[in-house]
Amino acid sequence: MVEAGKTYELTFRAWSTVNRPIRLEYTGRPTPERKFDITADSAVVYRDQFVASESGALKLNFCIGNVDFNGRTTPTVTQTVYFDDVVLREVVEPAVDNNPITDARFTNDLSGWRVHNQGDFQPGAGKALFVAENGEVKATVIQPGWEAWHIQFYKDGVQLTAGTYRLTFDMRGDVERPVLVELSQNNVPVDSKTVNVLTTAQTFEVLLNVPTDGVYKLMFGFGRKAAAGDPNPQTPYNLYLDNVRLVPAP
Ligand SMILES: [Ca+2]
Repeated sequence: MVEAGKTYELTFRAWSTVNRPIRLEYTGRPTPERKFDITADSAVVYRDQFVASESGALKLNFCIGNVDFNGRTTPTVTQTVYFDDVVLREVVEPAVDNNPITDARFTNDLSGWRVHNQGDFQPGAGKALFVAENGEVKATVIQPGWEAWHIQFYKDGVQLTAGTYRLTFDMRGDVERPVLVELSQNNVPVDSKTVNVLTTAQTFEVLLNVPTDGVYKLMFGFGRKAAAGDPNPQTPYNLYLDNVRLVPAP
């Protein structure tokens, strides 16, 4: 059963003897279907988040007939498709949350966050399109640029006291590539880390040091650091981000 207005997250594992798209049909979801590309990798957990548009029993239908997903089609060869660990859970926001990163679940939109594309100011520099889709941030990189900061998804006005913080977030990509996370104050970086985003979803955890009490900017840098030898996948490609959380490290 789902209840109108509440947020739910569906997770499942799926794999197939051939790479192919599948389609999930839902009842009670504003957009009543969602497509996924599945591969032979049985470890991949697929995830969808939605706000139920009506109350009632949720009917979930895994459609594995011929599926067309952005031009990717279902191979005609005989194939075996597997599903496992299908879980639907309600996403409950804690009444009191000590996460200073507000609006970090992206259930409906990207409010509270800002974007900087250096490519809007400098020819050929980094540029990406950001949307909230299926309860997460989808960044479509059009031009990777040559510095991580060329493409910024950030929140400013983050009030922090001095100390060490643990930043956690979920990311995956259509391609593998490094992503920068940086804390800065008045445009001066105070700490940063680089994580290597894979095509499978992962929860990343990095420690960031806040030197003094103050107001900070938390930035995800989706540009490509050319001088560091970052890989250069063919554009456009998507990077997905969700569940950003910053808490004092014990
Ligand atoms: Ca979310």
